[in-house]
Amino acid sequence: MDGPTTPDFAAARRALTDATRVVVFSGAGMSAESGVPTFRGPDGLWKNFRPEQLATPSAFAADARLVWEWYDWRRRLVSECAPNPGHIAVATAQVVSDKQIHVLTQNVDGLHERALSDLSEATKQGVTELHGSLFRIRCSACPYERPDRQAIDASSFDSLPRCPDCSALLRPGVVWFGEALDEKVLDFSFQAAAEADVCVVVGTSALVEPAASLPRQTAASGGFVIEINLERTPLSGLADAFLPGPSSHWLPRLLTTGE
Ligand code: BJW
Ligand code: ZN
Repeated sequence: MDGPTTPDFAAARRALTDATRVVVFSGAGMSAESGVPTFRGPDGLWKNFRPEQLATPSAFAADARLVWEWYDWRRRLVSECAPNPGHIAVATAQVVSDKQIHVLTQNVDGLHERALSDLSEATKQGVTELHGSLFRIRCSACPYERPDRQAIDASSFDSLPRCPDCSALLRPGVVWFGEALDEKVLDFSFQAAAEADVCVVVGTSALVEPAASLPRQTAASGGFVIEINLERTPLSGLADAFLPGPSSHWLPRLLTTGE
C-alpha cells in the first residue's frame, strides 16, 4: 500500500480541500471490513449460488422461498455488523465539515446511515441508497412497502410474508438486475454527481450500470475523481487519483486527519 505522501494522495487531499461539494460513491468493498461479503469476490458465494443468480426477478418468480432464505441470511448477518472506520470517517466528515458531502451508495446494508445516526441526530447531509435496502420490504404486486427488521420465516413457501393490502408475496425492497432504479433517486444522484467538485469512489467493481456511470458524470462536468480500491477497475483510467488499498485505511486519512 502506498503511504500518504504519494503524489496521488497529495493531489486528492488538495482537491478535497478546495472542494465545496463532494459525493462519496460507495460499493460493497466499503463494507467488506465490517464483515459484509462483497458480490464478486471469492466470498460472494452463498450455498454455491452466485449473487447474480439470486438477485433477479426471475429467481424470485422461480423460487421465492430460496431467494427469501438468502435475504433473511443477509439481513441477520448485516444486523450483527457495525460501521467500520471508513464509514465513520465519511460520517464524521459529513457532520463536522462545512462542505456539502453526500453519500451515493450501491450498498443495501444501511451502514452509512448507521454511522451517521450514531454521530448526529440532526444533520443536513444525506445518504442515498441507489439499490434500496435490506431492511425495507415491499409488495411484489402493489405499491405497499414498509421498513422491516423482523426475521423472515423462509422454511416453506406458505410461511413467506404476504402483503396486508392485496395478499401477494412481499419481496425485499432492493433493486434487482433488469429492474429500473427509482427515477427520483437516479435523477438526484446524477445531478449530485454532475455538481460535485470531487467524487470519491470507494470499493466498487464499477461493473453495474447505471450506478457505475455516476463518477463519469463528475469527470464530464470537470470534477476531480478519487478512487479507493484494492485493485484497478474500469473507472481507474478516468480517476485523477487512485489510492490502492482498503477503504478503512484511506478514508480516515483522506477525510479527517489529512496525515
Ligand atoms: C475493496 C475492499 C476494501 C473489496 N476496500 N475496496 C449498460 C451496459 C451494460 C449492462 C447494463 C447497462 N445498463 C443496465 C445494464 C444491466 C445491468 C448491469 O449493469 N449489468 C452489468 C453487470 C453488465 N443493470 C441493471 O439491470 C440495473 N437496472 C437497469 O439498468 O434497468 C434498466 C431499466 C429501465 C427501465 C425499465 C426496466 C429496466 C439494475 C442493477 C441492480 C443491481 N443490483 C444489485 C443487487 C442489489 C440487491 C442485493 O444486494 O441483493 O446491486 S447487483 C450487486 O452489484 C449489488 C451491488 O450494489 C452492485 C455493485 O456491486 P459492487 O458494490 O461494485 O460490489 P462488487 O462485489 O462487484 O465489488 C467490490 C469491490 O470492492 C471490488 O472492486 C473489490 O476490489 C473492492 N474491495 N474489499 C476497498 N476493503
Ligand atoms: Zn400488495
